[in-house]
Amino acid sequence: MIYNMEYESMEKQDLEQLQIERLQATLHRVYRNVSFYKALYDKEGIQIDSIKSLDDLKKLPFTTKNDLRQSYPYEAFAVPLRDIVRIHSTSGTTGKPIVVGYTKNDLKTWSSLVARILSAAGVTSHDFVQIAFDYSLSTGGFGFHYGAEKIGASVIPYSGDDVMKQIQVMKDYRTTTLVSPPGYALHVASLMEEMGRDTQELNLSTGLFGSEPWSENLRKEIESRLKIETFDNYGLTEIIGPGVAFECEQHSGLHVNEDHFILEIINPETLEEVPSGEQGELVFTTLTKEGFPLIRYRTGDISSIVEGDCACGRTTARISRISGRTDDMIIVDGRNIFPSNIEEILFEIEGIEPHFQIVLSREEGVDVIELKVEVTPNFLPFDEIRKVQVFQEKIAQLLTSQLGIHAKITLAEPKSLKRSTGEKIKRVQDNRK
Ligand code: DLL
Repeated sequence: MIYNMEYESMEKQDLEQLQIERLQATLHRVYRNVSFYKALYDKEGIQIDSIKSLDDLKKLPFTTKNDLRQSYPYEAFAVPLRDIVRIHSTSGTTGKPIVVGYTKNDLKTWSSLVARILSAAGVTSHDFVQIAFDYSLSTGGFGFHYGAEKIGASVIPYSGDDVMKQIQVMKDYRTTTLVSPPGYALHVASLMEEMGRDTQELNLSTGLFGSEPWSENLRKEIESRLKIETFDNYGLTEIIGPGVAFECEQHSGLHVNEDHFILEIINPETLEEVPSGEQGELVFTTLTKEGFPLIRYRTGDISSIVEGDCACGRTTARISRISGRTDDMIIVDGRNIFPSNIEEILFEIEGIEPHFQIVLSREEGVDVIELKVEVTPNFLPFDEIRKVQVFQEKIAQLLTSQLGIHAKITLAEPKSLKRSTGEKIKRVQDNRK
């Protein structure tokens, strides 16, 4: 179902008109209220009144994570703190966290954008929506909570921890919809199977997964093990949280909420726009945010435009699933690889679980990649050295033939690698520095 027919299926021209009007209002807001933007535009001699079309937007400088870090904690807010009613933050795993503030209006906008995600997945007021994202400074839990309430669903605010109890609640409360990171759903399926329980004990029909990259093969695996239909959704704290882009029933890319965010895709090296359909870094400009507006924010996420019209009737631009982040991209043997490329291949191999870790190191000036993969509990030849070697070689060969990389393969005991909880899983350990 389309939650907001008027805005999700606008004529292109009307959408552009709306975007430019909202952009001008946002530019005035940031110039007046955010010292970082005022100083930047003054320094570059930019007159914001000269930005009259979407093409003109390209004259403005980008905003980076680093710019925002320097505004820690509240310097980039565009309203007085008394108008801020909610604060969230990025986790800060790669540096100082970025703190974001929402006004009452921002929260209204946010919940209606999340309502779009849920409606597109067919969730209605008849559903029981169990949220396994943490209710915390990160945006997943609260973001989905208010969106699900908005469409009148019965919300079960579970958070991510204690998967065993989560499964019991899912069964007893007859949960129909699971909202979580994709890896978490896999964890649920594995635990049930280990306990000898049939996933059909659950009433689950739909899964909404996001917050970390996942491959098409992981989708197939979750769908077949939990017998549900799954929907990808994408967002980031700086822009709003979940609610930036989402899949509809066609499963053909993620629709961007373009009435609230202008999308650009650039080459991260040249900073030029990439030709339509080519992969590049997503850049967003917020159009309606009051508390924390951003102009041309470089997300670090890699995706591409899906061309053509979508059969669902929405007219908004679609992006392909996020293949990874620029800073998660590994360059080995001259190839650019994302962890999701490796995940895709591991699913094709019998005898291992799709849990893995990548360890990067440098030996004699050369980058070395080690891939730790977990074997299934019924993997027998652990004590038979020759068979283990053959198995490792098989995995290494697949990686060479399909990705062109040479990796050292280490087998890990069943259940020894970290599982997904309500938070993101970190796949790459970089020991090169
Ligand atoms: O992860 C917001 C969110 C919560 C989105 C729940 C969807 C569902 P952050 O913690 O700021 O916000 O992390 C944002 O996560 O830049 C991407 O690299 C990654 N990411 C988010 N959604 C997806 C997705 C939330 N569907 C960062 N596919 C983003 C791949 C994703 N990566």
